[in-house]
Amino acid sequence: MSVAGKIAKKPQKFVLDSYLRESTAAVNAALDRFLPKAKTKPSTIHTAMRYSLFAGGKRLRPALCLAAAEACGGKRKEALPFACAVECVHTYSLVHDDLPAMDNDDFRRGKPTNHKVYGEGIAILAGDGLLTQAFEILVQGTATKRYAHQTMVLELAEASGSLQLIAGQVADLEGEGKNIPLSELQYIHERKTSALLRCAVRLGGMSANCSDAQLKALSNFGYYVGLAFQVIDDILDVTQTTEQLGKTAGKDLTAQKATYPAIVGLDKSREIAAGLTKKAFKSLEPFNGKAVALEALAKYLLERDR
Ligand code: GRG
Repeated sequence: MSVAGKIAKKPQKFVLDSYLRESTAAVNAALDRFLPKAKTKPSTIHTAMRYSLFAGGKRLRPALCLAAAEACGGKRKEALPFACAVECVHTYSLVHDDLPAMDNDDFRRGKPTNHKVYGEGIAILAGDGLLTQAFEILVQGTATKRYAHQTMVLELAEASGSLQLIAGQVADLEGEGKNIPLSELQYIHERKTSALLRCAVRLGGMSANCSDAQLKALSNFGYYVGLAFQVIDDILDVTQTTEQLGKTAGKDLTAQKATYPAIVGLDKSREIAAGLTKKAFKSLEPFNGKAVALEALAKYLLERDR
């Protein structure tokens, strides 16, 4: 074999840092294009929407969406609107979650929360604006042979709706100060966190016209990675500082929230997160080692410190 042939065959080493840097830059640029400019009337709402959207989130859901598309042989450009739509829903949920009537938090993504800067009324509207914007962006994505716009809209609507994201938040609010069993905690995590991560990877797959088997694999992957993500989030809440997290640390304890560390302790929680990540990895078997970015992201989500 010629030297050129050998070089061409050498597997490329996957570097997650540069992958996340590039995907974040692409997502930020696309979000900037999709959203009304801050000066667009009424400028208060557009400024407030942009304030939380560009406050420095880790952009993990968009990265998962793009990585899922790539695992199915799709192009990043096609997946971008779907990645941005999911990030808008996620950011809306954070803005509303931080409100005094919900988690009442002053600090998010390393900055004062939306209502602290713009007041409660505008913060509620900024959240509403982001949620609505998400669907406007989603339908600007291209439908594929197997997945019509209707299917894609339904995917995001179900994940964000009263049976999933909102259901998780309701159960979370109602569980405060109560001794809830692990099964109820898992119900909360499945909806409050896992549903949107699962939706991100499914939409990525759909943008790439993935097969039924690939969609099933991505669903399982998203489900387990989403559960692991929340267990780690609960661990970080008690082990990291506010500065490290960019949001108020120790909040779960103050609000008497049920968490894995509170119910089973830190060591067992870490074991559970690792077990869930292992299941996420196993879900990727149908990709025969071609879902490198998804594998690297799952590992990163387990080992993250913020
Ligand atoms: C309908 C009024 C109304 C409110 C809904 C659904 C909802 C409010 C809130 C969702 C609850 C929530 C915040 C779930 C937790 C998910 C989670 C761990 C978020 C943090 O995600 P990261 O770490 O955040 O990816 P960044 O800031 O990096 O994007």
